[in-house]
Amino acid sequence: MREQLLALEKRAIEELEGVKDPARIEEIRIAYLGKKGRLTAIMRKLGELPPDKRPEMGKLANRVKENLARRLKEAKEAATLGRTEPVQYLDVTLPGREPLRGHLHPITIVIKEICRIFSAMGFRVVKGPNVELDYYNFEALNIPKDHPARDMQDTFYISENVVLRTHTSPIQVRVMETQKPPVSVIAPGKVYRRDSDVSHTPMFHQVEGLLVDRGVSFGDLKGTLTSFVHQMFGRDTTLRFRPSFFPFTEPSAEVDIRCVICKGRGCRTCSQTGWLEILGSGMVDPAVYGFVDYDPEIYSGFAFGMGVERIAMLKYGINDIQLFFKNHMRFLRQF
Ligand code: 2NM
Repeated sequence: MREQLLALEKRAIEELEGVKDPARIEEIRIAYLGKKGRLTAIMRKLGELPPDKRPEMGKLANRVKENLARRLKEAKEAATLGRTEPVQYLDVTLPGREPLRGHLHPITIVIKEICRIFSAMGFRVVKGPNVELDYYNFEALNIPKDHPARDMQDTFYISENVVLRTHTSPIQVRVMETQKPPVSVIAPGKVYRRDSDVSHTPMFHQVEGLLVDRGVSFGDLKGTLTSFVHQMFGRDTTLRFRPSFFPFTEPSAEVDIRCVICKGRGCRTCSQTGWLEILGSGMVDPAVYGFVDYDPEIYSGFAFGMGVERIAMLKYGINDIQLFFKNHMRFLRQF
C-alpha cells in the first residue's frame, strides 16, 4: 500500500503540472480526492490491513491527501487570478461615485463679487478690447511720451501705435468718449505687462471704476470705496487713504487695509507695516476731460483701479500668484 500511495501522489502532481484551466484542475481533484476518486478507493482498503499496519498507513494516506488537496487549491487560486475575463458581480450596497462638477475659477469668483458690489451701487459693467491703441492706453490718460510705463521694457507692443492694454482704464476713456455725464461704470478684464517673476505674471486681471457727474467730490470717492472694502473684506475692516500719484488723477490716493494676516502687528505679508495696499484711486485729472470733450468747469468725478489677483490672495490667504495660472486641480477644487 505504501508504494501505491506514493506512486499515486507522484502521478497526481505530474498531472497537475502546468495546468492553467480551473475546470481541468477540478477534474483532477475529483479523479483523485472525489468520492469515487483513486485516493479515496485506496483509503477504503485501510480497514482490510492487519491492525498493527493501520496507524502507519493511515498517517501516510492522510499526508498524501493533505498534500494533494493543498496543491490543488494553490493551482486553482493561481489559475483564477490569471483569468482574463472579468469577475462579473455588482455590489448594489456600494455608495455611488459623486460626479466631478465644474466650478468657476477663483479669479472669476472675485471679479463677479467686485462687479456685484458696484452694480448694487448703480455702476454698469463695461468691456473693451485687449489689443488697444496707444492713444486710449496712454495718450488720453495723460501718460506722457517719456513716461516709464510706455517703455518697451514694460509694455507689449503690437506695432508703434498698438499695444496689449496695460490697464483697463482705456475702457473708461472709450465710455466717456461716447457718453455724456452722468456716467458710472465698472470695467473688469485682463491686462498685460512685461513682468514675470515670483510675484508678477505677464497677464493679470484688473477692475477699474469711474463715476462722473456734477458736484462729485473726494468725499464721494471715500464713501464709495469704504462701502466696497467693508462688503469685500468685512464690516470690521479698518482702512486708510494714503496720498499717491497717478498721471490720470489729481489728487490721488491709495487705499490700505489693516493686514488680514497679522491684524496690524506686522508680518512678512505687510512688510512689517501692518497695512496692505489694495487699490489706487483719485479725482479724474481735468487733462483727461480735455481728450473726451467733458467740461471740467461743470463736471468732476473719481476713478479707481485694483488688481484682482492681489485681492483674491488677501481674501483667501494665498501666498503665490502663480497658483492662479497653473490649473492644478488640488488648488482649484478648494473654491
Ligand atoms: C487707477 C487708479 C486711479 C483710473 C482713471 C481712469 C480714467 F479713465 F477715468 F481716467 N480710469 N481708471 C484710475 C485712477 C485707475 O488704478 C490703479
